Amino acid sequence: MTKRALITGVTGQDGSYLAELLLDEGYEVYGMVRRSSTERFERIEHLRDRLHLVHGDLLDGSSLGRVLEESEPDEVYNLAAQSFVPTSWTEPVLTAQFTGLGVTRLLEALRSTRRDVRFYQASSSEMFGKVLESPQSETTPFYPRSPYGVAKVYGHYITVNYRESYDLFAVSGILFNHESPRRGLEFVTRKVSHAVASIKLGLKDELRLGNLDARRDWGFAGDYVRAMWAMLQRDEPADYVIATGESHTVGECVEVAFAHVGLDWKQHVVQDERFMRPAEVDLLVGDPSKARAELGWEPEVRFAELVRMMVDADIELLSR
Ligand code: NAP
Ligand code: F7E
Repeated sequence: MTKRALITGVTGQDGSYLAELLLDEGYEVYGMVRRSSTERFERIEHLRDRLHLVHGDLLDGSSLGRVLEESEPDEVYNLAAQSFVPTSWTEPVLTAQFTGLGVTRLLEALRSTRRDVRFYQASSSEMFGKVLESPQSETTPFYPRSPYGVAKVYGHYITVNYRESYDLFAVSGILFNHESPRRGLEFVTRKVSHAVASIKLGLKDELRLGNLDARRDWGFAGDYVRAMWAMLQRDEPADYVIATGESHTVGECVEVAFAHVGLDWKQHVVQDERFMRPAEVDLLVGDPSKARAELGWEPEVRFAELVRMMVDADIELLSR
């Protein structure tokens, strides 16, 4: 029988890659979208006639119940969130509502409608924040450093709690930063790749950035959605860290991107206080051993290849 999946956040970076993967696996895919005065479905435009779009919002529990009744999913992937860390300082309450309480609303809707659904929660390496050990694994304690990180810790533990309280098949993937040509323009990798492409094409000359020393474990979103799916195919629910195990600075990302088009980054990059954060996550590096052993998951795209892929895609985009 054809399996059905519901993806919240289907219009986001991960939602679009996951929808592609599930459609390829033969699923009937439902995507939850929220009302907006203008539709912004660029990332799923190529999938529109193969997807069922249903209206709902994480802020409205009744809409979630309706979406579940309409889609009758076997698997639910909760990817919707306010996901930009700096916005979580300027809109901390809204971030808590979307990214934290939204998870409870969805779990409650699930619990009261269907109990045999498998549930995936998009947890984040931002929960490790001011890291208490390196590399970070499933047993590393959390120390979030932003309202976003705090909200994700809540979403993580409410998922664990519903699993343990109600015997739900509910799992959290603790995903480290993952990027792609579909990444939002405000995140640092895409900001860099888009600026490098613009500079190369003579459309601008300067790139203003914040902390160049922050280290992240960056992988490719297309690889990471395979891990989400694999987690829901296990016999028993469990949480997994998904990462490459390699860490690089923002400065290295800048260097690789500019070098790829034959430019010297020092001629173009300006440090700007406005992009510094009130509290920084200095270093993240994940240990994906459990995912490797139990899910057979491996990242295929590595750091430098990822950065070059994004620069090439932005050059193509801006040349059109
Ligand atoms: P993204 O591109 O920012 O997408 C977020 C999605 O959430 C969008 O589809 C957005 O819809 C939707 N959304 C936001 N608020 C909503 C609400 N109130 N009701 C319904 N939908 C709402 O994020 P992403 O990079 O794909 O990340 C997917 C998930 O993984 C997020 O939960 C993120 O926090 C988490 N995560 C991401 C990373 C990463 O490196 N990418 C790492 C760890 C965890 P609109 O299009 O309408 O705005
Ligand atoms: O920042 C530094 C910044 O915004 C990465 C989200 O998907 O991954 C993402 O969160 C680093 C930080 O991602 C600029 O200070 C320097 O140290 O690309 P980012 P993030 O905050 O790590 C996690 C795993 C998630 O879960 C989140 O949803 O880059 N940085 N200069 C800058 N960052 C930005 N955005 N802009 C700058 O100009």
